Amino acid sequence: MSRNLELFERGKKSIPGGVNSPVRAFGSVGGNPRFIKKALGARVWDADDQVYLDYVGSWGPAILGHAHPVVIKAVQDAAVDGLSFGAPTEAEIDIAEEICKLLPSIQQVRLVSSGTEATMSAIRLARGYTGRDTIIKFEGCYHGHSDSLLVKAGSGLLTFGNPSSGGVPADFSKHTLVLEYNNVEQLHTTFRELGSQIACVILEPIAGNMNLIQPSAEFIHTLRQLTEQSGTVLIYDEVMTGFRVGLSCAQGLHGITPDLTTLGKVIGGGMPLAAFGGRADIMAKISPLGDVYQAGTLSGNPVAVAAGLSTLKLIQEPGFYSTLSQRTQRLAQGLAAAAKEVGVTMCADSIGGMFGIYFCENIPSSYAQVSQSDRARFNRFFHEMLAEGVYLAPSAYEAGFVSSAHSDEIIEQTIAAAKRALTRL
Ligand code: KE4
Repeated sequence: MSRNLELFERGKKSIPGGVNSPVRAFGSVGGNPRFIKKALGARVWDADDQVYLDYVGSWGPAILGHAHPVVIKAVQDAAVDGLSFGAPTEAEIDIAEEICKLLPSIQQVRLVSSGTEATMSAIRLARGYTGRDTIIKFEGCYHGHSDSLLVKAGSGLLTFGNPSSGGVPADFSKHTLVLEYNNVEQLHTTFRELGSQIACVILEPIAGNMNLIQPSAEFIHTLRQLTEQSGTVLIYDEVMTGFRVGLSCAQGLHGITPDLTTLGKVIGGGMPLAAFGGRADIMAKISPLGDVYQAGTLSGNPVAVAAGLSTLKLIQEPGFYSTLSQRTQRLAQGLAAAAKEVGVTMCADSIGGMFGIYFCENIPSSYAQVSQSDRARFNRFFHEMLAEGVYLAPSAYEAGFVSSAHSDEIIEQTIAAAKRALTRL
């Protein structure tokens, strides 16, 4: 029996579904998950010693490739001085200053341990700052698993959401409006009717949790204008896009100054580190300064900060993002060209170091559109790529990630593997 399968069967006895995060169970694509035992650069090795070119990258953090020697050394050096103190450290100030330097919209920042904590705290802060209860999210965007955000669209245009998960009381979701990504008209209608009641809008400024979906400039700028006019806090959830799409993040690409930003993934370099930050007058409401409570035993953990800070230094090297973006774009274009050559309906898109693959005619711009793509065909493609030694995200609704360890040669190998896989669909 495959060691992967053996571990999966064993794991299910003590861990629900055998995994500690649902998407890892391969439920969306079928088959059995690969238990990864080692990762280095652009590659991962599974329990059966199979090697794969990795385009999950821990869902975004591994932007330097896995086990970058500088990051590993920073972690080792921090660890020998102790793992956690529950007290302030100089390193937390160092990384806070680095984040504020890189993102001018962030005047003050609070470190936490996960993206979920970051978005949950940012929403509570926006509610505390505005004294309002209603929040807006967009269908297809994922911001972690706090109750207010596990909400699906209500039936009518301005009806409040319904829980999208068991265990979330309807009362919790009744303050959450779910709108359609890229729907400018709906923004105008909603803010005309409810603008003065809305505490915050939280969005993925470039969506990556319904596959890669890019916003229109009109959508982004209308949202900033309407939130400004109504005193609504605009939260850019850059947990995924932060330092993934560029050194100035999505807000820099958009030329937008959000009121609050959430970060994660890349800023932790693979360790549990995330953050929320923004306007000083809003951040002044967070405890111990203000009455909005937020806390965490391992917040600003020195080992995680060491991984994050060393990562943030390395991504500032000249040409880092131009090379990463060019290679990611080459991958997306190469995949689309391969599909065209073999006569499979598939398109692809990319921005910075993230890409999307869609089994449909045109690049989608909303959840409804991406939901029309051929998921069954993606699933077959996913497994054929595994057979070719390429590990894609195990879901048709996830973005893919390239690292600086993905050389031009690796990109070309991947395109060639995809062409072989596509002929077998
Ligand atoms: P975490 O709590 O998983 O650290 O972050 C939640 C989160 C918040 N905001 C955005 C934009 C995110 O993409 C995420 C988490 N992303 C998923 C990937 N689709 C994490 C993978 C998983 O759930 O296992």
